[in-house]
Amino acid sequence: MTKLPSLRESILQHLRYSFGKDPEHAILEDWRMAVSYAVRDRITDAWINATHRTYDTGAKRVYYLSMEFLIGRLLEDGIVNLELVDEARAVLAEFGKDYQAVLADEPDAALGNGGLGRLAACFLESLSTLGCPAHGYGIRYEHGLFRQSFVDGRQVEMPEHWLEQRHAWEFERPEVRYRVGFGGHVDTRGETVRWYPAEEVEAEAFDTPVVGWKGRWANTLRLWSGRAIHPFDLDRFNHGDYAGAAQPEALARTISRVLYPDDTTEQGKELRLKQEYFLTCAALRDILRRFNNQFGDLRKLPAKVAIQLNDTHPAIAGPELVRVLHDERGLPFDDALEIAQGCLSYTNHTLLPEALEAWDESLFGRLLPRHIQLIDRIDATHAARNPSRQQSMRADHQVKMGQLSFVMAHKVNGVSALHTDLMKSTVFSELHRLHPDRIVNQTNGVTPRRWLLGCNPRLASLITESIGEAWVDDLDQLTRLEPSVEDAAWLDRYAQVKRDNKVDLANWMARHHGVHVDPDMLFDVQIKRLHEYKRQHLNILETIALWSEIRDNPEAGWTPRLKLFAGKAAPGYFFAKDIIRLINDAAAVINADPVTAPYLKVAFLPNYNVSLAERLVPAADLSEQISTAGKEASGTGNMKFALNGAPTVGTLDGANVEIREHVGAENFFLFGMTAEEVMERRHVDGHAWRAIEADPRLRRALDLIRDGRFSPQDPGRYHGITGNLEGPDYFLVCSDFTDYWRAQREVDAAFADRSRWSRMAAWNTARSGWFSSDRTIRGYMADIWNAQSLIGA
Ligand code: NBG
Repeated sequence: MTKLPSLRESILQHLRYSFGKDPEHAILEDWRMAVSYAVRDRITDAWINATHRTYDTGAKRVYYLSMEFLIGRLLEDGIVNLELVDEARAVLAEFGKDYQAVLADEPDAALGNGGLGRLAACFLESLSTLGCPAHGYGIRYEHGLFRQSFVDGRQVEMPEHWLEQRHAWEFERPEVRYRVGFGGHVDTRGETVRWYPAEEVEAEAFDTPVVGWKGRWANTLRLWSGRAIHPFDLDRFNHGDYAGAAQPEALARTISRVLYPDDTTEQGKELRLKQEYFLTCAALRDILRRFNNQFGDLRKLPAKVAIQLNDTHPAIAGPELVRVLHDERGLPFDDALEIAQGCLSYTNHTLLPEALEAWDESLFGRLLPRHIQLIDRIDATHAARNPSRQQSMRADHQVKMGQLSFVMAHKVNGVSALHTDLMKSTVFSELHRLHPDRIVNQTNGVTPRRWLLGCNPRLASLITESIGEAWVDDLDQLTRLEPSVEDAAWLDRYAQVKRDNKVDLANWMARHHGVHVDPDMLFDVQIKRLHEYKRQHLNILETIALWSEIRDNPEAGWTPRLKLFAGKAAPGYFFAKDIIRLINDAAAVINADPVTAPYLKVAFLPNYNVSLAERLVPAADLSEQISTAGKEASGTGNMKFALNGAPTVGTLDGANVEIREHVGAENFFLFGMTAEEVMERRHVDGHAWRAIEADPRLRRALDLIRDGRFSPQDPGRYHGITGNLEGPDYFLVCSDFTDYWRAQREVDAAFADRSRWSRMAAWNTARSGWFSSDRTIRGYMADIWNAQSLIGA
């Protein structure tokens, strides 16, 4: 291996030889690219070494198949993991460049939607930190999730062009291409079955190395891009049909164009299913090619290959693997099935019925005619082996991807203890009865490198100064802070860190969003996808009620509070978009009120993404995790906040339950019904009305919204929301309101006593070690993948 020059030398070399600039003429983007390449060179060495080690040891490999990898920016991650922060900062300073500005120049790769995609990104980093040989497989969306802005308070969606700026991290692999077919017909001759697709596109690989802590190991994120097999139709061109000549390429590229095509149309549904098969088919070809080169004997597949299905999106991997092994490689069907099950496992991320994929069988059969036959055969085999079985993979003219995933997997996991229990008792109750050992729990986690060391350097330094740096890849060490939490001088420093972070955020909001806030207010933060079950509307109702109360009695000694929101609503989810607008409308009225101004401010920051979360999490005082109990599978934002010293106000839902157990009930503001009570309450006639009758504050807040107090030009604007809350209120916003209000006033009282508050916050940090994604990945390695770490091997 060649010895790399110093970081400074590397940066200057790249500036000159990769980008043709000298420092005098380099623009910000040149610097960002040169620093990225210099860092990437160092990662590449670790990466190639890791690959060699994996081949040499013949180790089992893990493949994480996911339609989303919400990786965000990568430069800071690389710098932090290679411990180059000070050096990089110094080199840039020498040339008059601001380190933060260089980092912020990188586009935020929004190749995901929310927790599921961010979890996949944290997992990749932990897999590398732990030295577990792994690949992530996904799609290289040209446009990730849309860019959000507000016009008159309304969400407006614009395409995200992250690839238009230069992107430093990927290696194009033009030699790694696979054909992916759709449609066509199936030809059966005795035992020989062949699928002849009508349409084919090519998947081309782009690799991004993902480095772990201290650069000890790096794994690969391999993303597929769609291209045409014959990109250009010369014949049509020569006949003057220029648009037609370019059509094959345009069509093929559609497949990797956007994350979440609008699937309210038939074409949108078809495109989404095509994307899922595209990812899965290309990934499996790649996995089998690698396996073949190294091992050959297909019966050894489960010993060498673990394939994790991140939700049902890649569930077609089951029938596809059976198809390749049986139809193409000639293994008996039963053997193919057994081998596939030995490799596959499935993570469920939600119990919401609308999120459990079910494809219309005519669409599915048209696009994947051989797979639907195999699904029926798998289903029949499963039925024959389990005579008491009743649910099928094929019902209501649909193909049920949850059922399919469960049956094809040797392990199925939920993402928090509560969620796993609910999986057993609700959606998968029958399958759980038939296969009682299959469901296991792996409570989610977050990587402490990005979510503490990287995003909160002040707190990270205080911790390292107090207990040494071993916590960075052994987060349980944080419990060693416990004695400090009881030490007043240390607690002052801890409080000062939070205050400094809040000042930074306040300055940034003033500069970029014209929002002016006092950093001594309580920063109360709810940042996550917009969804009724997450109940941003419960939060804004409480805000409005609080505003009214302060107006009634401004001298009552209110705890000053900033309510911060961020999050995107799915473009077709109109109710959620109305909630955004309501929050913005209410913010405009409340922020303009001189009476309440010292005590209450509201802001909705646009275009929530990973980078914005990295800014908000370290500065938060309070973490809002207020979903209807039983609906949030886990949550991972809740973990980031707790780790960074923001106590939770929350329900007993998802991982909140475990967070509360770890940080202590006295450091957590609990409210609301339990999952069981929720299920009962739904059956109580007029539950919303009863709650409204019983609570004049709630009554008044709803009246203000309904009577157009926040939309005077258009008083009926929010009748959809008030009508829903006063009527069905499926997510029990009204029923939980009163207790939420109570919990929030407890928050006020606790925050008013600053030393009490700092202790609560510090306990949250000291007790959050368990929520490291390193712990989660160790769990998957031991309980699901049977995979080993190669660091030190
Ligand atoms: C989300 C859940 C979260 C959970 C993440 C990661 C989907 C479908 N599910 O509660 O809503 O934390 O997955 O497991 O995005």
